[in-house]
Amino acid sequence: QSLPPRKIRIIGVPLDLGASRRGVDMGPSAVRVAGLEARLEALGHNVADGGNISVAIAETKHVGEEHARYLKEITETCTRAADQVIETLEHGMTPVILGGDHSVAAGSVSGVAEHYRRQNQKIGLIWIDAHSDLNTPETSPSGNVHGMPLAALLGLGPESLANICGFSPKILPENTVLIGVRDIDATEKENIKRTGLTEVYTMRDIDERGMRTVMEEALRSAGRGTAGYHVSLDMDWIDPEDAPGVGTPVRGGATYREAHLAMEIIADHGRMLSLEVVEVNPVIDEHNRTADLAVELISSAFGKKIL
Ligand code: EXY
Ligand code: MN
Ligand code: MN
Ligand code: MN
Repeated sequence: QSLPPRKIRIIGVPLDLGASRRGVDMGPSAVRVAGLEARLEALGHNVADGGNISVAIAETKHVGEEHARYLKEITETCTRAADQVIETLEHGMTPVILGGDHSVAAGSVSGVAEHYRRQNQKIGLIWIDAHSDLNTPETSPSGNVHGMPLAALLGLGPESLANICGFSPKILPENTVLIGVRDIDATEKENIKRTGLTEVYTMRDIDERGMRTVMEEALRSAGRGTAGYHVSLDMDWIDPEDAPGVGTPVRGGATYREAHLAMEIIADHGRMLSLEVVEVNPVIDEHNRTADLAVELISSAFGKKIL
């Protein structure tokens, strides 16, 4: 509709090694079952499903270091995800990555950044999440790597994730925006200062200033001097009333309409380079509602309009 037709490739990453609650490895399947490909094709896009990236099964592996559980296996998966994303972009297609837990972003965003780096361009990052995912193995209260990918992308660590594609940081703080955060560890607050991130829009900002104002400001920062931006959507951003099927629900999230409006504004601007949707957990979902909502939001981000 509003967006010119795109070639889209779906990349599934059934990764749940980064979270302690199991089940997000079934996320890609749940989102496919909810009709993602057909819904995007109905909007006029050309969609090809690239299948899933292979991921180690937790039961066959050792947990590794308690401060960053399964870091080795997660790094391997993220490296494969980065390669797939690069290949997709080289073919002129827009990657849509389906998680899996949020640690996959350390790979997908690295791939986008590497592709544009080869053209001497920077990218921006829109991180939409209840959490800030800015822990390192040294600061993490849980040892769960899905609380660390943004720290890796900004160059704080963990080192093996930060160095995917052989360079770090992947994005600059001035082009990184956080939207909808409401559960930030004390150590993460220090990391926000350390990295020099200023574009942190909390749920209070959305309450007080409205989704429209927040998104316009955020997209301006992410887009300034960049080729465009990657959108990383953690479904736990949305209020658990509307998105019950997530591993780490936090009260007080975005409403159904606020979430759609954010995606609609992203579509209007036309500068999204790639999109990922993570943390859908079918094991605790209600009749696939959260996966259905993920498909709706992806459709809005790709130009679906009410009228
Ligand atoms: N900050 C907490 C931790 O690091 O363990 C919780 C992280 C939850 C991360 C979810 C995916 O966004
Ligand atoms: Mn197709
Ligand atoms: Mn997250
Ligand atoms: Mn989260």
